[in-house]
Amino acid sequence: MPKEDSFERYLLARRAEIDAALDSVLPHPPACPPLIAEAMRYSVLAGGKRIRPILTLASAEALMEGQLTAVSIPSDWNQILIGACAIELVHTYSLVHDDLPSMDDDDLRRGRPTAHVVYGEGNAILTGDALLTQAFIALAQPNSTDSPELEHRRVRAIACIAEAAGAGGMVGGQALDLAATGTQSGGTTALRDMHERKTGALIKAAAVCGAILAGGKPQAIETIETYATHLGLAFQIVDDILDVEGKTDELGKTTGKDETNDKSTYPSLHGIERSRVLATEATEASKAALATAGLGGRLAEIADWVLSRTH
Ligand code: GRG
Repeated sequence: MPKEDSFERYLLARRAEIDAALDSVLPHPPACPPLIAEAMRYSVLAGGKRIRPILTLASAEALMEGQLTAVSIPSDWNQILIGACAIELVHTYSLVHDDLPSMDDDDLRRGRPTAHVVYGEGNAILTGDALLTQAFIALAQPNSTDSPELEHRRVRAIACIAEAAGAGGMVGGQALDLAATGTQSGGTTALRDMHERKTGALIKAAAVCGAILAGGKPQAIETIETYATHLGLAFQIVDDILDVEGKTDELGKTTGKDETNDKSTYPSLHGIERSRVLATEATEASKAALATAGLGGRLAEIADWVLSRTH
């Protein structure tokens, strides 16, 4: 875990670390058919921002630096890195499935043709399934040097990620989103519930699983959870604003989809200016949670990055 001075350098270093680890956890033939291996790599190594896995690493680092971890059992950085990869694999699966003709029907993602455009719909479904499964294969991998405590942390991290991805989290949120498409139905409460599940749950799990894998003390894990809950909301409001104001070539995905699909969004319910205020308030709330608990590291800078991002 090297130290980097500027936040930009920090992001570059963590992204490089995550990309190398992702490359190592993705399967190769003959362990799986070449086409699936290729489609998994095509989707994962297409250059996303890596916000979620960086959040995993940064949460673990903040707790380790602040000595808010169980001191008797040192944290295993490689295990934390695998946790970060698991989060990115689940996220990428959700993008591949979200882009399918039966969902959002998108042909551009991360600046490239979507997986179903390149590999066909059936293979894109299977690629998403394989990415989701690979996340848990990677994290469940036994390690001969693991102590029972480290194994216990891994099991807790698996449960945390699975819950965020499942029916009560991302899948449930996507189901609510599908039901609401074309209806402009529901007010702010319904919108917030849908986003908390669809986008917020995995962002929260990214941060919390970093804290768990680092051996965070319960109160510190709770602080990370509060921070990430507000951060997830800020992320989604900014995402809604970017869908209205962003540029397709900068975002690497089609903009204006929410309006085309007649979806309720923060801008459609509150207008752009009020949405900006709400995103800023959520960011401030996330940083306040850190400040109250005396948590440092890069987490506050990550919150500012999420708010100010243009893609
Ligand atoms: C298919 C089960 C299932 C769930 C899909 C999260 C999700 C649910 C769909 C993604 C659709 C979408 C564009 C949601 C808005 C928020 C979001 C997840 C944006 C993409 O995340 P970024 O900006 O993407 O972090 P990169 O490419 O940088 O990783």
